[in-house]
Amino acid sequence: MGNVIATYLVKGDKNLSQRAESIALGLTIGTWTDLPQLEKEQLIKHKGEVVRVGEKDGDGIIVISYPALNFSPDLPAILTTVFGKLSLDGEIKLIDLVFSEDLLRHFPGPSYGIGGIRKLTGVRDRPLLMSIFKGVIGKPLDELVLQMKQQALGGVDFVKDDEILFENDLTPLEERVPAMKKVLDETAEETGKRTRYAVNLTGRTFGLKDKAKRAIELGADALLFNVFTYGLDSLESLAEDPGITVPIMAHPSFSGAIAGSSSYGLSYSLLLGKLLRIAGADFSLFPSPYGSVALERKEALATATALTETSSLRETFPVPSAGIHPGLVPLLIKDFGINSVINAGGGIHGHPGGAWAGGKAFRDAVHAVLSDKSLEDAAEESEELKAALTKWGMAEAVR
Ligand code: 1AE
Repeated sequence: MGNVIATYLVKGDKNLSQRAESIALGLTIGTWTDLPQLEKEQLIKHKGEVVRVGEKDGDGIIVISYPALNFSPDLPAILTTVFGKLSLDGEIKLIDLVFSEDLLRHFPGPSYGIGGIRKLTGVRDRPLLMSIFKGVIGKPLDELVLQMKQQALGGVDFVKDDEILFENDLTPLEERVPAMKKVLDETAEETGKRTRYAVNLTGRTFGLKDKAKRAIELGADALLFNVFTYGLDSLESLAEDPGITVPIMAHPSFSGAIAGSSSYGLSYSLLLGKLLRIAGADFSLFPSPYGSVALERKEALATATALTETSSLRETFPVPSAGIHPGLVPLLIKDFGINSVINAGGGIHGHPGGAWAGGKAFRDAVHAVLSDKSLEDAAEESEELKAALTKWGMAEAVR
């Protein structure tokens, strides 16, 4: 029989053992002591089991194992079991879930994963580079086409839509995707490199699959998905649909509402790490520890570990994001390794030489780090890198 083991962080509870036992009972068979013996025997296999109670940095830790017998093998059922009503019950935070192997087999995981995306792009030996459309709301299609061209000329591997670009009259999906495909194909003829376009998948939940398939027909190379406003199960449904034949990028928007508190909700490493991987994200975007919207370094590293550690599921690409500029590349590679995606919006478009120069500055920074060269030395041979370092400075990879 499978199980799922939940770890909770509890603040200010005096009697942890009693709390743990009450959770294990309350979230499973409800009551125990007053039942007749026969009923007790029938219910025992459904009862949650306290695995451990302990303490960490002054907070309580409770670990409970829930029998898989109690739920159907889907994330809504599992999350309702382990943290449904409990999430409303004071200062308690779900910090980890461990799925038994037979339970994990019910989940697709990423369709492509790091290996599949490396095969698709042909990029094997460095972090991928992604650029983000910026300032596109209220802009006509020809401006987006120009923006795309500049980004692609900079040599980035992916360009993603801004997550706040929804269906609109100026740049509707039906016109936007073919226009982007055309400009990317033309630019590839010029440069020899085909940048890929990740299209924001939006609209009502029940229309998502058709919308995704239509976007792919029109030329989308990947899909960007605001998973936390829809729910993890929506991502899983997309990931396991054989008609959705491109990688899926999970955007972290709204995740702060679920994981932002130190006392409530889920941990980021569980939400943006383990659960996104289980639900089938090929890329997980999350705040880097040193950008404009930062996660604590420990939490960002734990998120990346959950996305890539050994598992029967494919690995998800970690995409530490927000406020990223070329001067951060040494730190990014030191912390997240080459199996990561360097993702920048302002750090590309805000380059004094424009988005083309922004992309080039990032590529030169990556090349320098992987050749064991300092950014200062590399900037002597790269005008674009020099301009980026002058504008944004440099972070030393000393930690
Ligand atoms: C954490 C998500 C980052 C994101 O989506 C975004 O748009 C970042 O923009 P920049 O790089 O901070 O300008």
